[in-house]
Amino acid sequence: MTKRTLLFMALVLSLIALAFGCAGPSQPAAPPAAEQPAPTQPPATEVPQPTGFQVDRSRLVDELHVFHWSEYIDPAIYDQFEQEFGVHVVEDNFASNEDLLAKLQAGATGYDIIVPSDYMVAIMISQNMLAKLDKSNIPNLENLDPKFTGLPFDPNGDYSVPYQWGTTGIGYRTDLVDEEITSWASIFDPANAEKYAGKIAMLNDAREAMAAALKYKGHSLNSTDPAELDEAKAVLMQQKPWLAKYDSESYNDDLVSGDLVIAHGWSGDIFVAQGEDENIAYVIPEEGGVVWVDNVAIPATTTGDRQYTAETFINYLLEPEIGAQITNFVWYGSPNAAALPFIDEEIVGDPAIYPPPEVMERLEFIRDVGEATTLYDRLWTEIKSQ
Ligand code: N2P
Repeated sequence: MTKRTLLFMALVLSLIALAFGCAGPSQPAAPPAAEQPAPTQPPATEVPQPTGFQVDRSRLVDELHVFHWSEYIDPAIYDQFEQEFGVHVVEDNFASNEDLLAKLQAGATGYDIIVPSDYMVAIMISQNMLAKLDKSNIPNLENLDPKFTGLPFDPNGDYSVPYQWGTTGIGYRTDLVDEEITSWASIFDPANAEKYAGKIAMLNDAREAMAAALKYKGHSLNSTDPAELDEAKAVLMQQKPWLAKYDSESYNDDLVSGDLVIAHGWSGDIFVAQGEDENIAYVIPEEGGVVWVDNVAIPATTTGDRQYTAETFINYLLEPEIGAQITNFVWYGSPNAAALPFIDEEIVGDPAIYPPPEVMERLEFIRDVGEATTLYDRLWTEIKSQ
């Protein structure tokens, strides 16, 4: 890893801490590049390994059920975990935080691991939906970059462990779109959007879609002002005639096939598509967008040996090589400092994946908007159904 890359990482992580409001005097600034280990050092020696930790195999259950976003982990990791611990992992997918919440609220008790984003962790904690983690079963927590600990949605990290982080922006086909896209206007201004009628997609996600429209109108994406939210709804309604679909799971494949030419999407999904077709570009619009941290957590309904097995799995995800394996597959940012030496240089060194400070300043985290959630939900239902 080059000094420039390391300095860059340090800057980005400081900005993330700032955006979360957790960079107080007690948080040491990221070390300057000169203090980082020299690139010639073997990575394994850079990482302090927990000593004396042993998994109690007699407590592991046969099967673990993971409820995950689609295409958000290298599936080989499940096989590796099974080979090492004899636990078979079954994955189901959800498409949005609200989808995850609704399924759990409807009584789904079969899931042992879930992956809510920042604001959804806060909502689930407030509704007593998450198990308190036994951190003595997760010694690899010490691999996390300190900037990703003490985050406001779970200040003591009692219920959640950061998994990956990324941004939300626009993916587009540079060969099929005859302009450089820089603004949300490309998908919202009728004069632009009309040109790509039937080939535009938006994430099927209430907070994400509203965030894009709110930013386009110059508002905070956490606005609770009914007038601003109505404006955002009007933007989304106006866009509907040109929209191919609301979708969060296959839009990246559709960009590759050319069925879509522009898609509102998550950074890593677009980068994976770009890996398949270099004509695909990702941009964070100049008006700003969403930065998010997704987290692994255990539903409160998972207890006893199932909880122990889930904690063993979380600890496994935090292994330096496994943390890097996730990131090398999904192309999002990793909160695992010990994984960095194993992450592909082209990912860590890519300013689109680890955006520069001036871009990070334009981004906001989605927050739990409390009672205004009902308003967001109502507007979203109206948008989808009208
Ligand atoms: C990966 C989904 C990323 C989750 N396909 C965005 N929070």
